[in-house]
Amino acid sequence: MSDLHIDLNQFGEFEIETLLATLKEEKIDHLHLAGDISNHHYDISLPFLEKMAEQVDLTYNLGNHDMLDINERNIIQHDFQKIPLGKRTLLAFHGWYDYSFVPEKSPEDNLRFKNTFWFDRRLNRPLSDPAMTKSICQRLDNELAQLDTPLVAMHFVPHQQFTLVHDKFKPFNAFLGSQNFHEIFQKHNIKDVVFGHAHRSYGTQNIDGINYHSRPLGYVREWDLTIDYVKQHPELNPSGTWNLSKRYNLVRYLPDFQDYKHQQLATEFRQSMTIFDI
Ligand SMILES: [Mn+2]
Repeated sequence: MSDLHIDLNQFGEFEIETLLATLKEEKIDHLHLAGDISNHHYDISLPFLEKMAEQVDLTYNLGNHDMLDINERNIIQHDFQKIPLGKRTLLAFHGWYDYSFVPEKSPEDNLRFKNTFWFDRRLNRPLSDPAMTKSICQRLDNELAQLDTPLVAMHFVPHQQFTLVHDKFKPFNAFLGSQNFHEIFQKHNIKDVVFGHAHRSYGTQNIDGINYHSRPLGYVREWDLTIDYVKQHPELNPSGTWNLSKRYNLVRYLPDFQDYKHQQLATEFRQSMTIFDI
């Protein structure tokens, strides 16, 4: 799973119990979280991870949101974990971005845009984004050379097919990932890659023989249950807006919506799982 954002999605006891029950129903032995657990690793993510780990074997790599409170040394310590899962190994790494999804803008312009509008302006990484990504790609290439058809989990986006197409959002593609990841996966004949970051569920898509699995949970305003509820109650959305924040704000405090959310939460979680039989 990826992009649980348990702080913004206000995970409490009900959400955690529902997630655990859903994992149990699906007979999950091992849960890997491919980043963006919360904005506050020590205060919010760790207590959650410890509670989950009492019930299920659990690993995770970091997303950009998780990096907010973590220093570089610890970010690196969490990177490139090799996790044995039955007959296969899970290689879990964070990834990063090099602006290659927005080549028409100069690196300076992309950086300026990032420092004005993007969450990651709050992070303090030691290298430029292209240099960071280059170094991660070199390490990825080395690690994959030593592994026999591993499963791969990462946070960032490994192929331009999974970038945003709306003109308004296109500039943000610069900070989603890098096409280089795909080229390295191809070189090493990788069969399965799970990723998140862009809050859009692509399911499983095969590109050049690689199965890319992306089912991020994302923010509650983006969940199917929220979108479906507003769709089922057009009277609550008289202006017919498609703005997800506005739609969510129209219904979030209604007891009927809260009931619906409680009923549908397990389904939402199940749709956000990529399950492997190993
Ligand atoms: Mn992210």
